Amino acid sequence: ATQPTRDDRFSFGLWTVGWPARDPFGDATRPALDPVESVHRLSDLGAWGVTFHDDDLVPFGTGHAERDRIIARFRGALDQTGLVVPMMTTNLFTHPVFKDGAFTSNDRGVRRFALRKVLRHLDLAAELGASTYVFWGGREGAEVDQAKDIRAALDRYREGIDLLAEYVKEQGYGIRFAIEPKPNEPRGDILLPTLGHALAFINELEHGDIVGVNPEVGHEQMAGLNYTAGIAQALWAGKLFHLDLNGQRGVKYDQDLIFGHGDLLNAFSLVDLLENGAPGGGPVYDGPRHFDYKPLRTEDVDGVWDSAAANMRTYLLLRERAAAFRADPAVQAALETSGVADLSRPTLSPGETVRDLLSDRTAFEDYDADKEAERGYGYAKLAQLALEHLLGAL
Ligand code: 3MF
Ligand code: MG
Ligand code: MG
Ligand code: MG
Repeated sequence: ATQPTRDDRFSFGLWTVGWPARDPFGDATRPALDPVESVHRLSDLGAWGVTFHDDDLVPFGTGHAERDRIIARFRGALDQTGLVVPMMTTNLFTHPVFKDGAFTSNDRGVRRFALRKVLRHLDLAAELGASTYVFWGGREGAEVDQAKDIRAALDRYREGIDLLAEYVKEQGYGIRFAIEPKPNEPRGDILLPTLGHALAFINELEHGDIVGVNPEVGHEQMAGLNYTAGIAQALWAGKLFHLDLNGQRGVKYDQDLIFGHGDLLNAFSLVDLLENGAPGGGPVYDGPRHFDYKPLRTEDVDGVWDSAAANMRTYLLLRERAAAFRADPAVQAALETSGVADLSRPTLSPGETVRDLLSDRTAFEDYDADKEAERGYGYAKLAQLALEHLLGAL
């Protein structure tokens, strides 16, 4: 089953396959793609959904009548193919007006303009049936420590997200928000740089009940973090509303490689977690498998569609191998030796109190720490089993 089907719920941003490969040092190497063509090509490849920023579909500054015409034509492609729009988002980073941020620009007029830009696209999101609206604040940040009052910026960020969430509730749109953290690029430092910062921010919101996260593989890895572990915490918090799958090789610029074409071992543990849940149980991820990658700048248009297919095939290959890994009796034995399931057992027994713990001599006075420390956890064996399943050797 490495042929993608709609049931796999793979989705792609229009800006991914549609990226003309302009970078800070060089011009575009490919023509811009017509979003309608992208919808058809993605559908032919077996994708299920397409996502987009307002400006990906309707160029910034387009008049009302032309905007309506573009949207109608796009809807036609959706109807023809059956592709859905599970997520939408706003471009609050390309236009020069956002150079100091959108919700957190020092310029109040920019902040108000940004909110209006989101509100307009949110109405369209409701019309198109999107259930998630992503906020990636790429320009919310600074290069100069003295230039941004971080405390005030977080107040304005909260004001903006709460206002928009309140609007969604009032309108009865049923849309949930997902904040996408990133440590840097394009700003020197971006607010809400990691998944953990975003979760802490959400806890401060008035309408945090409809706000979760949209973590991207590369963004967490740019900060040197373990993506699978972060995703596990987001699931634990009940906040994994959406995700951006791609590949990244270490702490450097945002590479947006094909999923799996970076830290493959981490991609394997990720798919295992998303599909099968934590080894000790717990929720699986049931949202879209969304790719936010960039076809290499070296590729022509054929290479673009090869790379789109590669994302899905890699995911499905990893899914197959993760299922085999979980089913393997040798893996189950290794997990047993490692005590992985034991961690799901509460440290105190039902009804046991701190007083009971204090009077339990076996827990401390008679506990032979030196002897217990002799235990091996067998993680090397477990790691090798994972690697061999990943390689298809088992
Ligand atoms: C940038 C990104 C963004 C976000 C998008 C929201 C342009 O590094 O990852 O892509 O994913 O704005 O979905
Ligand atoms: Mg990226
Ligand atoms: Mg990105
Ligand atoms: Mg992203």
